[in-house]
Amino acid sequence: MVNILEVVTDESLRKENWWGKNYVCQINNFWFLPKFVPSTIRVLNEFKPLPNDVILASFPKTGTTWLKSLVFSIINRSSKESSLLVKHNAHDLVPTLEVQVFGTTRQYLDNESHHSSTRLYSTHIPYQLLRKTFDSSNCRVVYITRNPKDTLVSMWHFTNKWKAVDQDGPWHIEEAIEKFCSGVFPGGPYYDHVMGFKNASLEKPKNIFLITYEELIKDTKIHVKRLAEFLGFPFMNHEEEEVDEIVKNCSFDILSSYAVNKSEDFPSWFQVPYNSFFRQGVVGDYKNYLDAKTIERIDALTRDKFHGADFMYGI
Ligand code: PAP
Repeated sequence: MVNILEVVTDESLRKENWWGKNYVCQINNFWFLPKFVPSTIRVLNEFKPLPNDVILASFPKTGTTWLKSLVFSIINRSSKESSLLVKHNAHDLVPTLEVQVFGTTRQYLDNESHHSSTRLYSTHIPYQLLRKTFDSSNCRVVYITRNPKDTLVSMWHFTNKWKAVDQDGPWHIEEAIEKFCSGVFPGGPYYDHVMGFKNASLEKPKNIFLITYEELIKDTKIHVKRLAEFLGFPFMNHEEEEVDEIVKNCSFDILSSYAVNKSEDFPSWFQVPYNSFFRQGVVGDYKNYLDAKTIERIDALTRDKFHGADFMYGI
C-alpha cells in the first residue's frame, strides 16, 4: 500500500512498460501515466470538494467528452455560457482535476466565489483512491462507463494519435489487448475502476450516479432528464424543447462538426490533437477490430469480474 501523503514523484512507485518507451506507475493497485502522478497525489491530498461541486468521473474513453458536454449544457442552460460548446472543446470547459486543476496552474480552483454556485470538474482517478475525498463533502458524482471491448478499441485508436507515436511507433492491437486484460493500462485495471464506482453508486445513490454509454446512446433524452434531476437542475414539463436542444447540440454529429473539435491543434494539457476526442461514437465498433477468440477472452473476464459481482453488464 503506497502512503499517498509521502509520494512526491513517481520515483518510489512500481513501474511497468505500457507501450513503446512509455510506462505507467502503480498507486495502490491502479496504473497512472507518470506525467499525472504528482498532480494525482495533489488531488488526493489537497482537493476539498464543496457541497455544490459536481464531479464527472470515468475510466478513459468511456464517454467523458460527451458527458462533459451534456452536464455543462444542463447546468448552464439558462445562461449565456450554454453556447460555449460551439467554440470550445468540452475538456476546456470542464477541467480535469489531475490534468488542468492540480496540474501546474490551478487557475480553476476559485473557492471564494463559488460557495453558492456549481463547480464542474472531471477525473479518471478511481473511487478506491477518492473515497475519502468524496466522503468529506456532499458533492455529487456522475460516473460514466462503457463496455470493455469498445473502451479498449477506443483507447487503442486514441493512443495511436499521441505525439509519441512518431518516436515510439504504433501501439499494436495485440499489445493493447494484452495490456487491457492484465490491467496495466492508464487508469487500469478497468474492471476494478468500474466496480469501485458501481458499488459506491449503490451505497450512496444520492451522491453517486452511474450511467452507461450504451444507455445514453439508446435514449439520450430520458437520461438527460435523469441526470438533470440527480444534479438538482430538473426540467419542468414545459421545458421539453430545451431537453431536445441539449440532446441535439451534444450529439456526436453536431459537436464533431465544430472547428475546435476538428482541429489538429494540441491542447496545452495533453499530447493528442483536439480531434482525437471524436472518432466514431457508436456502440459495437469492437467487432471491426477484435477476432472471435479475443472477444471470448474479454467476455470471460467480464463474466468473472462484472457478472460474478452481480453487475450484468459489458457483453
Ligand atoms: P477521454 O476519456 O480521453 O476524455 P472519452 O470522451 O471518454 O475520452 O472517449 C472518447 C469516445 O467517446 C470516442 O469513442 P470512439 O473512439 O469509440 O469513437 C468518441 O468518439 C466518443 N464520443 C465523443 N463525443 C461523443 C458524443 N457527443 N456522442 C457519442 N460519443 C462521443
